[in-house]
Amino acid sequence: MPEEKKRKCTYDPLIELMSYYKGKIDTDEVIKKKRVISIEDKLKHRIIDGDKVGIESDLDEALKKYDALNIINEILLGGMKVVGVLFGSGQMQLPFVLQSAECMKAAVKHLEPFIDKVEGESSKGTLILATVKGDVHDIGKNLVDIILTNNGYNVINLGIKCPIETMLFAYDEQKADAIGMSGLLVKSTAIMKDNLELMNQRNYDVPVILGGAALTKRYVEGDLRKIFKGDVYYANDAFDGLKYIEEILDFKKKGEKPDLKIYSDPRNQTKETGVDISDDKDTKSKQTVSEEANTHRTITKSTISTNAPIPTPPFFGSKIVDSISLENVYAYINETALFKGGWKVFKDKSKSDNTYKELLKKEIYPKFEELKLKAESEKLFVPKLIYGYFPCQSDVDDLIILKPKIVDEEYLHSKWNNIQPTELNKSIKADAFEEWHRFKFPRQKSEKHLCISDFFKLKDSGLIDVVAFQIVTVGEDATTYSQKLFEENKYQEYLYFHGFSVETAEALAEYWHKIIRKELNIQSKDSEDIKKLFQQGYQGSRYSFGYPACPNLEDNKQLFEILKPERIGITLTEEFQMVPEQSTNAIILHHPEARYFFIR
Ligand code: B1M
Repeated sequence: MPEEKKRKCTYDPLIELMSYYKGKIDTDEVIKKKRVISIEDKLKHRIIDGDKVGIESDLDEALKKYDALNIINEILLGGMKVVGVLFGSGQMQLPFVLQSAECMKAAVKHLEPFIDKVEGESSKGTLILATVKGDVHDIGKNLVDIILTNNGYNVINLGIKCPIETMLFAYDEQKADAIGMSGLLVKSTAIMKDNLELMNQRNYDVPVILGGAALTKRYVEGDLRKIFKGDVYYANDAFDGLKYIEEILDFKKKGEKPDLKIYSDPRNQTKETGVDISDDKDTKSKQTVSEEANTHRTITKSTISTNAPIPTPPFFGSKIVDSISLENVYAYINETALFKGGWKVFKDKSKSDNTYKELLKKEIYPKFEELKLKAESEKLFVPKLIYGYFPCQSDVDDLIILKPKIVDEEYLHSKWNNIQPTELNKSIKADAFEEWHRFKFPRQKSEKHLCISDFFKLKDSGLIDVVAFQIVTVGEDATTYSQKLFEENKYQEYLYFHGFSVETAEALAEYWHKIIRKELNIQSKDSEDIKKLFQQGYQGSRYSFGYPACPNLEDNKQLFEILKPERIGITLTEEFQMVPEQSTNAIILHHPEARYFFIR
C-alpha cells in the first residue's frame, strides 16, 4: 500500500465541525456557500447533510490519500459523531439523522472492497440486539441497529419475540461485547427481569443495555441493577444506546469495571413494577402501575350516574366493513402523534417558531402528502374492520356480554337479525339472553374509584345496556413494505412510512368510532374540529385493551371470540398481540361521563 494511503487523519473532525455549527443552524444554502472544499470536509458534510448522491467519486478521491478504514473511522464516523451531538442538542431531527445514516451506509458499502478483512478489525465492537420474547415491536430496536451500525459497530439483529437462549447463543457464537434488549409492552419489562435472572444463574455477567417505552431509568438502574451480576444500562433512545456501547467498550479496552451507581428516586418510596405506559413519551408523563393495584381490597364504588339513557344501536351482533375510502381515514390522522410521536420531529428551545414552521412546511407536510398518495396509488393500505353492538350488563367490576339463547356459532358472528334493537328493554327483556363473555376490569383504588363496568347498567337493575366493539387494520402489506424499506437500508423512508402506517391504523379506529357515535345517535356532542376529537371532544369513550383503564392485554382473547377478526385476516399471537402490526381494537362506551382514566 502506498505510504500516502496509510496516513492517518490528523485533525479532530468533531471539534472542527462543532465550532462550525456553533450557535446557529444554517439553511442548506448557507451551509453550501460556507463549505470548505477539502476532501475530508466534503465527506463529513455529506454525512451530516445526508447527501449520498455521487459520494462514490469523493470517496475515490479520499482513497488516494487514506486507506478505507481510516476514511470510515476518522472522517465519516467523525461526521456521524457530529450528527449525534446535533441530535442530542435538539438541532437535528430524527428523519435527518436517518438520512445521514443512509449516507454512511452507502459510503461504507463503496469502501468495503478496499478493506482488508482482518477479523474484528473493521468494527468497533459487537452488540447482540433483539426485541424480547412475546413482544412484536420492531421499529425501536431497528432504529438502534441503524444508529449503531452506522457508527461503526457490528449489530447482530435477532428480530422480534426473541428468547433469551437465542440471545445468549448468539453472544457466545459472535464473541460479542454486549446484549441489547428492547420491548414496548409492560410485560416485556418483566421478561427482561427474567432474562437477567437466567443470565445470573448461568453466570453471564455481560453488559446489557435495555430500552423501550414501558421501561424507566429507575426500574433498570435501580431495581434491575440491584439483582443483575453484570452491568445493566437504561437507554432512553438510540443515541443513549450508542453512548452506552461506547462506554462499555471503553472500559473493556482499559480492562476496568465501571462503577455503576444504583439509581434511587427519593421522591418515590413505594414499590413499583417500573413501567412507563404514557401514550406520549415526549411529555414524559410517567404512569406507574403499583403492585398494590392488583391485590385484593374492599371495593369502593364510583359515583358514575346510573341513569344515563341507553342508545339504540342499528343492529346487534357484528359486521365486516371492507370498502373504506382512505381519504375519509386520512382526515382522522393525528398530526401531532405522527410528527412528534412517530417521526420525532419537535420544536426545541433553540429553534424559533418560524424555523420549526418552515421545517414542517418544507419537509414534513410534503412528505405526509406524498405518503398519502403513495399508499393509496400503490395499494399499500387495505383498510378493513369488524365492529358490532352487543347487549350487556355490569356485575360489580365485571362487564357481562350477553348473547341470545340457543343460537349457533355462525349466527353469533353475524348480525343478529331476529333481535330488534328498538325493542330492547321493552318487549325484549333480560331473560331473552344468557351470559356469553365476562370482562373483569380493574378499579381505581383511589381518586374516583372508577372501573369501566361502572358505565353500564347493573345486572340487578334488570335493564340491558349496549356496548360496541371494533377491530381495525390497514393490512399486512403495510408491514411487508415497512420491512422492505428497512432491509433496503432506506432508513428515513422506513421511519416515515412505518409511523404513517401505524397512525393510519389509529385514524381508522378514530374514524369508525365517529361512525359508531352517529349510529348510536350520540354524535351531538362531537366537536366540529377533528383535532379536538383526539382529546375526546365527544360523548363516550374508546378504550383499547392494554391501555391504562383496561390494562390486561389478555382481554384481546375474549374480544377475538366475540368479533372473530380472523375473517378479515387479523390473528392473535400467543402473547395477545395482533398481526398485522398495523391493527388496533377497542371497547366503546356511550355513557356521557366515560372519559380516559388510569388505574394506579
Ligand atoms: Co400501541 N401500545 N397498541 N399502538 N402504542 C403502546 C406500546 C402502549 C405502551 C401504549 C399505552 O399503554 N399507553 C401499550 C402497551 C401497554 C401494555 O403492554 N399493556 C400499547 C397497546 C396496549 C396497544 C394495543 C394492544 C392496543 C389495542 O389495540 N388493544 C395495540 C396492539 C397492536 C398490535 O397488537 N398489533 C396497539 C396499537 C398501536 C398502533 C397500531 C395504533 C400504534 C403502532 C404500534 C407499533 O408501533 N407497532 C401504536 C403506538 C404508536 C403506540 C405508542 C403510542 C408508540 C409506539 C411507537 O411506535 N414508538 C406506544 C406508547 C409509547 O411508546 N409511549 C404504544 C416509537 C418507537 C420508535 O419508539 O419503540 O420506544 P420505541 O423505541 C425507542 C426507545 O424506546 C429506544 O430507542 C428507540 C428509538 O429512539 N429503544 C432502545 C427501544 N429499544 C431499545 C433497545 C436499546 C436501546 C434503546 O438497546 C440497545
